[in-house]
Amino acid sequence: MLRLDALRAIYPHLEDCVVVTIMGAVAAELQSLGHRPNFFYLQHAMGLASSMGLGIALTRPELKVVVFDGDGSVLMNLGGLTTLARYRPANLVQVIFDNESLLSVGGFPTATSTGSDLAGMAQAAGIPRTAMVHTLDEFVPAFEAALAADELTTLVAKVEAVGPKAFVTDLPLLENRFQFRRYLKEMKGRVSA
Ligand SMILES: Cc1ncc(C[n+]2csc(CCOP(=O)(O)OP(=O)(O)O)c2C)c(N)n1
Repeated sequence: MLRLDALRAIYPHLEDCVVVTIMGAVAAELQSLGHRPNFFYLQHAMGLASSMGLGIALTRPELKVVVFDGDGSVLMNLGGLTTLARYRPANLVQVIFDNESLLSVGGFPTATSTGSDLAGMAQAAGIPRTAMVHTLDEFVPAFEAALAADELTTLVAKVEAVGPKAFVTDLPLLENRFQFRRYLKEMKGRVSA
C-alpha cells in the first residue's frame, strides 16, 4: 500500500476533523492532496504529534482529532503511547504509517523492519482499540470504523517506503500555525453558538 493512496482514500473524511501530522513525507503528501485550515504539520518535534493531538483532544472533546504518525517518530517517543492510553481521549484516532524506515531523512531502517510490532506495543500500553492493516481495502474500513468508534484508536498501516520527490511547500510554518489556531477558535464559536 502506498501512503499517498491511503491518504487520498480517506481525504474526504478529514474535512470535519482536526488533523495533526508529523513532519516530512507524510506532511508533503497530505498537502499535495490539498491543504485545509484544519491541518497542522508539526515540524521538527519528532515523536510529539500524538502529544499535540492529545492536548487538542482533551481540551476540545467536541472535535474529532486525527494524528498521522510515522514508525520512526513513534519509536522515538514510545512514552507517547502510554500517555495516550492514560488519558484515553475518545475523540482521537492515531494512524501510524509504518514504512519500516526513516524515509524523510534518507530511508534508514527502523526497528519495525526487524519485527517490532507497533500495534502490539500500543495495545500493551493500554490503548483500547488497536489494529494493523496491510492493504488499502483493509485500511479504509478500519479508519472509518475508528472515526465512528468513539474510543481511542491506534491504527498501524503498513506502507511502502515511498514518498514524494520533494518536500517543498508554499505554506510557511507560521502561517500554518496562525491559520490552525484561528480554525480551532472559530470552531469553538460555531459549536457553542
Ligand atoms: C528529535 C528529532 N530527531 C531527528 C529529526 C530528523 N528527522 C526528521 S523526519 C525524520 C524521520 C521520520 O521518520 P518516520 O516517523 O518513520 O516518518 P517517515 O519519514 O518514514 O515518513 C527524522 C529522523 C527530527 N526532526 N527531530
